[in-house]
Amino acid sequence: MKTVFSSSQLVHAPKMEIADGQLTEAVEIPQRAEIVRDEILRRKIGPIWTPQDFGRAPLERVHTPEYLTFMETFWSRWTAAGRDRDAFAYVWPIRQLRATPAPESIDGLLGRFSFDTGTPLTANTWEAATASANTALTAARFLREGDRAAFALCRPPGHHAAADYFGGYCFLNNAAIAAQWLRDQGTARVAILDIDYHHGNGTQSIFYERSDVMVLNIHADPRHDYPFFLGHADETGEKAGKGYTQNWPLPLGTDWSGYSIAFEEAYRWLGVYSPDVLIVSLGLDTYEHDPISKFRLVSDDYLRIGARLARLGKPTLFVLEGGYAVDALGINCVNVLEGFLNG
Ligand code: SP5
Ligand code: ZN
Repeated sequence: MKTVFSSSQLVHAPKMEIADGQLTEAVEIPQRAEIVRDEILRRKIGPIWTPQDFGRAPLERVHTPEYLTFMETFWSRWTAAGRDRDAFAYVWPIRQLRATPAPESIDGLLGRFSFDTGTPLTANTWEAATASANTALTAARFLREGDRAAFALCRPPGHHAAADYFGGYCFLNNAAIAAQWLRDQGTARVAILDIDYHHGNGTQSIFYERSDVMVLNIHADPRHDYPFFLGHADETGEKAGKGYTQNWPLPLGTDWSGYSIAFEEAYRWLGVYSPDVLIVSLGLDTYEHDPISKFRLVSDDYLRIGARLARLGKPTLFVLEGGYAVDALGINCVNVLEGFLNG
């Protein structure tokens, strides 16, 4: 199985996030990608390719032009305003406040295009985010060219980013961009199975009214964990997309015995939908020792997940999302890939 990765993805290196009433150490750090890359090589999963540059067009198929221009120009505007620290928003246009007309102030724009305080913009965020999206696109191209599976070693992750906002350590929705690109290349039906611990609110929102991209999410119940405001079981899509979104919110503390029941249900939905391509939004923060999450999967469970996905028999694109137990992240991630290859 080919992996795609670029060292440009390492240049986004946030130091802090805001949580627990303080600045806390960032957990979505470059070492995450390095440890996965090293484990891919150590266990000889396959060659690592450098992404090609797909330009802005495939990004605009998912994100709004205003959002992309904001992201692209942010750091020069931020420094022009005399700032040099990583940037956080401090006011958001929720409910009766107006998102449009968009503010002209850089602080207003930060709030307009974001939804949390975990996700600072840094000097090199745009470079890393576009490299990460190109990694997903390049891996998708390998599937179009006939590969049975590919691994997009995306970092920063993508599934919390929506059409016009960033958050959850995500800036460009790598899985959604790959899914839309595959559709535009003639792939008729794509399914996204999101197994990150956190609900993939961005991906769900992007495809919520569509039946050509099914979105299935297994995650911590949003009543108890981030992102709190999406991912309930009654969210099943709207309009043409009615029934093409499904959610399995699970209790904190869920281990394989509970997880595998939801997984098998999602798996049956995939079988019925029978996509031409399966995209797996692969978060490894369901791991028992993840520092910010509260599920209890063990390393061997990831081998089972990979093997089960192989049995679906569909061309499969793995896109890395979360996972913050850095020491185990390589092992857990590559366990999914190896389970798939041996399944
Ligand atoms: C891609 C992904 O997994 N994003 C997850 C974003 C979660 N951000 C909120 C985390 C809040 C953690 N609170 C505990 C802080 C530990 N001091
Ligand atoms: Zn996550």
